[in-house]
Amino acid sequence: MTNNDLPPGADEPHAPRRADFGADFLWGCATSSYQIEGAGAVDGRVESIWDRFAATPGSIRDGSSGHVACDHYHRWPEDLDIGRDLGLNAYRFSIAWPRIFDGTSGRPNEKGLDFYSRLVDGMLERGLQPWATLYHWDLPQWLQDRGGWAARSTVDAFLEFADAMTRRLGDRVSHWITHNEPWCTAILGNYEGWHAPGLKDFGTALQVAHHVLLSHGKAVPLIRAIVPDAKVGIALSLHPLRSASADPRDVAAMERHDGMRYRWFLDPLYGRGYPATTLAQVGEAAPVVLPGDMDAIAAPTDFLGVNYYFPETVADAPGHGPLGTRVLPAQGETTSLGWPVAPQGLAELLARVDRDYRPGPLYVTENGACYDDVVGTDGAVRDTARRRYLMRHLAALRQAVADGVPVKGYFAWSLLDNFEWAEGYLRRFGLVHVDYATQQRRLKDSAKWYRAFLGRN
Ligand code: IFM
Repeated sequence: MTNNDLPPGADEPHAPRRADFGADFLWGCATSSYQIEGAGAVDGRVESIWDRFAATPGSIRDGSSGHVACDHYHRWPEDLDIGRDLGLNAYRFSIAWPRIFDGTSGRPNEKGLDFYSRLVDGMLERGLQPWATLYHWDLPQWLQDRGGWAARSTVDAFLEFADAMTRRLGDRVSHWITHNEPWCTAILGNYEGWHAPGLKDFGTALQVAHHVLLSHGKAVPLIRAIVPDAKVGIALSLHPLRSASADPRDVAAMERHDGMRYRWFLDPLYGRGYPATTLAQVGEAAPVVLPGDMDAIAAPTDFLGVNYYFPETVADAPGHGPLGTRVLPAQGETTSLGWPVAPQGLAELLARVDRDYRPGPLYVTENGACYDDVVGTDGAVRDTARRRYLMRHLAALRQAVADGVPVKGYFAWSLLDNFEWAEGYLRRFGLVHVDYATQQRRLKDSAKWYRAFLGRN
């Protein structure tokens, strides 16, 4: 191979190499059901909160929805072929609850179960270890109509869903993630209101967070009882924090923000209950907690998933939000969503989580970047910035591994361009470009770099 044949970026100095991570390291891509599947009304799937939210004028920037998305429901063999050809050894997907329970019969929908069963078989045939996420935000609307996650009964409904899925897939799927990013479920969906179901009430958001955590904790032993050799965890969206200045007011604001963004979720998961200072700060918005809940939430897990995108800089902002804090707009290099590019933050975050909680094996369950990709006249997508983003984050990950942080795998977000929630299809995170008019998939340069990194030229 001459230098000219090298995939873009492969010859850059200090580029990480797969061998730096050890033979057992998992290399994957992540996706989620509502963002890629489409087939919104196929095979008995019922309405989700995102279908309802997307149909509300003004909620999605381009007025779109996930009704067709990447049509992965029908094109999954092609998508899994791409994953195999990139050289992945793991694939993280989520299960659409509205395909499984329609709120009428109480029995799981065979067609929905069959879809995921075929999908899992397809992964195994291609050498991809399946990592199933039970909840990545697409709650059935019929459950929202009964109170959504703010209602304790949704915890029981989740356990039925977990039971049905693990019984069907547990002979082939060992790795289970109960929830993706509970902070987003709770705060973006029920306090900030720019995610489904679009509510704006802080007390509701904290009750939602409590029930999501409780459903996680109760699902852990259930999954273990059904799945031989189950490995169960949860994926949190976490940010390293910086104070806007050395002013003690900003430093205190950063601490308050940390209490809600990081400790509110991690402390209970690791047996410490809700952080007392934050509990005092939220006052009457604190959730109703029944005896035994905190013990249930602290069920021991097998791994922690960390979704890392960027650090947050926090300033004191009296009267702003429930805690009087504000996250400042990014300075310096950003992605096209305005998110800071800060690879070192990944190593810093993983080290902090490991030091603070000793959660055991860590997996980066999401990491990626949004850029305004263009398909060239030659069909190439030269996403140099994403390729560099990926390479630099893997270099930071290499440092974390070298420092002894027990990180065991990495899932790039995302395999495909997809429905980016309130941003619709305006934002592209994929390593693989999707032309939504034709559903044509094209490897971007970043995918080619990942493939070369994984040794699949
Ligand atoms: O697309 C989302 C994903 O669903 C959850 N984590 C962040 C990604 C990028 O915003």
